[in-house]
Amino acid sequence: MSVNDPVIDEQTPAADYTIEQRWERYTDDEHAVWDTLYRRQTEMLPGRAVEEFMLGLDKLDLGSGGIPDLRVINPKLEALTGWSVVMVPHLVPDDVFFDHLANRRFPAGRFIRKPDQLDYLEEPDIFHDIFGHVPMLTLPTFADYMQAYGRGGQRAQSLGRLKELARLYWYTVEFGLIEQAGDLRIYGAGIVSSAGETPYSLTSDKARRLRFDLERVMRTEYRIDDFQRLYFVIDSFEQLLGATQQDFGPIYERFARDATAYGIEAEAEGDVSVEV
Ligand code: HBI
Ligand code: FE
Repeated sequence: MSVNDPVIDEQTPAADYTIEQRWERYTDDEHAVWDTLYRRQTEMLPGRAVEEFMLGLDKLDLGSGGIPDLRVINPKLEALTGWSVVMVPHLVPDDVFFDHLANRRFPAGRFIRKPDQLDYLEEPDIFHDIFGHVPMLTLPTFADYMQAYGRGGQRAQSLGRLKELARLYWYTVEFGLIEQAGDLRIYGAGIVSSAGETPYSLTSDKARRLRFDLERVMRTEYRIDDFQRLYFVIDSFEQLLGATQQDFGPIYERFARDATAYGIEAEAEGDVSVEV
């Protein structure tokens, strides 16, 4: 067990759930896990991940060897988009999560998965959170989108529509695809940090790929226990930001009138959504 494991951490978490990274305490074995995962993913991502993601990896120098030190990457990220990464021990409550995002702070798990669990994760670790999420935060449009999502989360919570809003995060930030000039690429953190889902998301005939439609996304259930059966494809990050800057009030009112979610399997028949 690592000294950076949250369960044996003697630190009292702050009100915002943040903890110190204490980078010196990561062991050589833990740095080696990062390096293994980094190498495995960066071998398969060129031509599959969106160019903006690959550029973000380089801008932050995330492949310089070992688990990134926040004291090194935060000044770079802050200079690019005003975002920073903070460390948290586990998943944090929704309101805390949204408050961080609304203030351009990304909460990342501090621990790293064990060498025998490279493909298995109960909770987001530092590899998923930093390798998967942080490169996209170097892109100003995406950085603004994430902040808009955080603000939207605070509002959704007060209106009782968190379930619908969380689907937006799931189908974009975690499992989003984008089509640029006829070329289908990955930008979702849950995909780029997964060796299995990277090729599957783009080519498997077990999955459907639909044009992004905000209301449709919010009506669609998702699965957390297996590769996705459905992906939503955006045209541009501007499209995503624009959709999120609109007032969700009228959409939430429609949800309140019509309580049925589409569900993943049920929606296939009579579906008018555009297949990519
Ligand atoms: N906490 N640390 C952490 N990371 C997340 O991705 C996260 C969270 N708390 C809540 C949460 N995600 C989701 O419920 C929101 O997207 C809705
Ligand atoms: Fe994530």
